[in-house]
Amino acid sequence: MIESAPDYAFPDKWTARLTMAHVSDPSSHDRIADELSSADDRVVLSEWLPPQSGMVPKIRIGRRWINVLWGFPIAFLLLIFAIAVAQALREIPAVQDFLLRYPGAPPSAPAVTAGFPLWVRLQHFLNLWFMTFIIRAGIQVLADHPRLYWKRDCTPGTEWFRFQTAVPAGRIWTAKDDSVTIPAWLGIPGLRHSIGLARWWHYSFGLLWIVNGVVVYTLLFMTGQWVRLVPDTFEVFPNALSTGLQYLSLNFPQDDSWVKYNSLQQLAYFITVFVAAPVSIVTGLLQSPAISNKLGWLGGVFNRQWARSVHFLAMWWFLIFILVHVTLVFITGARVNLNMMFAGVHDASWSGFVVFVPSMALVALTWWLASPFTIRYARVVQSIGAMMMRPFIFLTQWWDPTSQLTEQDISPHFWPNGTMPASTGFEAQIAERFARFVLRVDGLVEKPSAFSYAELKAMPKQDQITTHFCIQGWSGVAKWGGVPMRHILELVRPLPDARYAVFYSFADGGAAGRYYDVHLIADMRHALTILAYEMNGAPLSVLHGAPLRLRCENQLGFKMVKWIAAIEFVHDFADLGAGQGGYNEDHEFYGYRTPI
Ligand SMILES: Nc1nc2c(c(=O)[nH]1)N[C@H]1C(S)=C(S)[C@@H](COP(=O)(O)O)O[C@H]1N2
Ligand SMILES: [Mo]
Repeated sequence: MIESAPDYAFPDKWTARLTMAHVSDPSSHDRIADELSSADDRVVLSEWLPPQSGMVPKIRIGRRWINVLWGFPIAFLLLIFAIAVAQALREIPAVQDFLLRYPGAPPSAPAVTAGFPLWVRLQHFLNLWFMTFIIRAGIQVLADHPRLYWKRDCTPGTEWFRFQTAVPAGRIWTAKDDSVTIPAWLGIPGLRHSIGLARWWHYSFGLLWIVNGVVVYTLLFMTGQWVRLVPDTFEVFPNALSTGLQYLSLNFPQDDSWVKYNSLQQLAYFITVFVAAPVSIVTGLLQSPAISNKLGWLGGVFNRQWARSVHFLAMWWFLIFILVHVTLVFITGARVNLNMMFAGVHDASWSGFVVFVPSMALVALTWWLASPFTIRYARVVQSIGAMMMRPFIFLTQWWDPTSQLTEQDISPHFWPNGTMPASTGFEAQIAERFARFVLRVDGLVEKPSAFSYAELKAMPKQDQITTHFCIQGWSGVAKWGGVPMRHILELVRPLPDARYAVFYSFADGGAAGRYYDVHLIADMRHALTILAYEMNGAPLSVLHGAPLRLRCENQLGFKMVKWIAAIEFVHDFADLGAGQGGYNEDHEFYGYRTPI
């Protein structure tokens, strides 16, 4: 299923360039454009980060890390114990009175006579189908930074959950080093550091799921079906307790789902539809730099790591809900229950099964195909995902970020990331502290220029304290000092035809060819876009991008090219590299506009 690598030899980028699908004409560009590499439209495993397995997830309690597998025997013992307690309780006369008084649903709760119309059954199926992709792709995203924190700085050791070892001391450990492989049946597509592709699945099916949800909310309230889900009296609570006790004692309450749910069902469905779903959407959006930055101090309280952790816990609500829900569907009368939700009839026929079996076959088939399809047709996944996300990306970028933080917010740890420059020329530049470094700024500008490091430092300087949002999931706050891009723009004066700024690095990307990235010119005029040469009040280290690294605060971290060698203004970027607007866009199938 997974194709082996083509036989041209990486890292020989010259032969690679000739044999690959896209052959660009870099002759009219900055000379570094010659060193960009094209990329295949599928995932080429030999160029991908080698697999690295994670660990069984652990949760930190105080200083101890507890293996989550303990959860299984503990949950089993608790369940046995709870059943015994529930059965004992039912012997007590007062409890029996309570059960008589609150049999399972408030008598006032209205009944729905319409049963389960087609739209309910359809949205129920679509919901479960979409969620298989959303949850799998979400787990894949998490595997790119397999740690969860509550505070936005992501300092190693402060995480509360991880499926990776402690961060090794005494060596540089980048966020990419930290990413782990997961099985292809679990994640999409399972490969290590495949977040670019997983995000397209997560977002495009997330979008479909939200559209489905909007339809559900609308129809629920238009048709009166909402009374099934929304409690209308506080009596749901004693009734839910009563139902819980009846289920636990294995003496199930009378089932009346066709016309109304029992209180425990009602509360569980209510929380799922009206709490867990909106919480998931909001905490998803809060992880975006463009959105988080716009929220001011709220973006600090509900910071990205808090949002990631809550997003993860909301997934657990869904997973546990699905487990309990499906178990009860099957043990409380599978045939009747499936008839209701898959055939819309209330009888003991086999009509529900007739719809259920092919529906599940479709889920299983698409489950099985998702990962190999993604690896084989990675560029297709990227294009469809980008097309679906375009209107939302437009919205967030139009929503201009301004948030800045204070010195107290600066993170004690700032994860490094990326592939360091490796040429001997660059080593020499480090040795002489970039004394002879010259930044070329050319392309579609009135005044092509070359600025020395001394000249750049003599230009107006701007300091800003901002949060860095890496696509992989970590974040960190630092103070950056450097030249505003808008000042550079005033000096070189881009021509009306110039739509994008291309940043070329001294460093290669992970597999083949130079690292580069493309930005909208509007983002270059933004008040917080700078070429940084200082970090936290000290000269920028080579690790973090010396001599210059870009800060463009409404974008994810990978857009902020480190070790900048040249900037070129262009009208189009289709003839650069593989034409996707950057190294990660070409090789890792990211989107070239990523404010989310
Ligand atoms: N030249 C170059 N720039 C790069 C990268 C890279 O690999 N090469 N990685 C990017 C990514 S993915 C991130 S998150 C940030 C990390 O910046 P930091 O190392 O200062 O944390 O740099 C970005 N700039
Ligand atoms: Mo990143």
